[in-house]
Amino acid sequence: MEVNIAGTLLKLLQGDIVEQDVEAIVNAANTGLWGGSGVDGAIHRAGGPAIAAECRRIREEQGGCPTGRAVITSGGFLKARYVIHTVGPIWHGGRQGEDELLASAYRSSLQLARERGIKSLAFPSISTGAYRFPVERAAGIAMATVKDFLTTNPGTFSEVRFVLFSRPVLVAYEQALAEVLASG
Ligand code: AR6
Repeated sequence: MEVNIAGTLLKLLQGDIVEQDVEAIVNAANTGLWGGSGVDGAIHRAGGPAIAAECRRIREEQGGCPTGRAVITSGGFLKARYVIHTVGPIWHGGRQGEDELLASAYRSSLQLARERGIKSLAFPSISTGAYRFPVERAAGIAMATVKDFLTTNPGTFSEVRFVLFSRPVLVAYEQALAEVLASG
């Protein structure tokens, strides 16, 4: 699925984020930037040791990355020149600020990309794996947050891509995008 929002192509597709030919890919990291399973493991494996070395420096200098914020490293061996590491919330039932923290993770990543002059970036479905955020709810927050950012920052990006690992997750994001567009 592809739509144009205020001059940015917003694309939803099924695939592997490490293979994307965009300027920056976003990692679903943890607050210590330690690497891990899921997207994080795949990015570190494909990108090589340079990414972990830069994560270590960020950890030493600023203690890692708080939930809802984002930091940036180079992409090592990846096609993408940069990796933006953001930390989504762990799902604890929905009454501990999870929705706002997830929106903040998307917004912080987009803001950091804009500050660096990055024109194209790819997101995974943050928090919906090991962190257990319900996928339909996460998809709604992701689509609403990205749509708001693109509308209020026209022309900042040429393309924002969501790379979803499985068909059911892609369908959840497609439905969420359709709803967000229908609501104006
Ligand atoms: N490309 C795209 N999506 C992927 C890929 C891939 N290569 N691999 C997995 N996914 P998760 P989280 C999907 O667990 O929930 C790590 O250990 C996956 O199917 O990667 O934010 C970190 O270090 C799911 O839909 O991220 C943290 O400790 C989505 O990506 C913690 O997990 C997110 O799943 C972060 O958990």
